[in-house]
Amino acid sequence: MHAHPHAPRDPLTRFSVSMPRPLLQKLDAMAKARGQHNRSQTIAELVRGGIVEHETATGQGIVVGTITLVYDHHRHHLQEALTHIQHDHCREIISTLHVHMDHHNCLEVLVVRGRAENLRRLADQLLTTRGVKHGKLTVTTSGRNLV
Ligand code: NI
Repeated sequence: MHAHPHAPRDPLTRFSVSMPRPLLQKLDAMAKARGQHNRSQTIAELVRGGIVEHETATGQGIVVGTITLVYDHHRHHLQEALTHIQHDHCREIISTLHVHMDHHNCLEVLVVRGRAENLRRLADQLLTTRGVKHGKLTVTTSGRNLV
């Protein structure tokens, strides 16, 4: 069962925010591009994102996420190196997806679960392996504590 991320009857508090005008213009442009017409909703969404990031980066709890990697499988020993790192973290890696994107490039997505600092360390090891072209760790939460 999924908890609704924000209960409709949560009371709203009005407060005023100051920011540089160009930043506000960019915020409005982004909201428009996303189809959001309510500035308060847009700001609340950004605040939630920041809080998730902060809590997952600093908390001691177990978090879930994904690590995305793009690399050239022709590069000598790269695939073995990445596999070796992953086997060292087999308890944190729940599932992996490998897609052969074109003749050279592979996309790998790892679904991970564990303490945030361990996931960060695993991601750093993978992303700094020579030959990895791009990659990203995305950490999320169950949503239970979000308002
Ligand atoms: Ni491949």
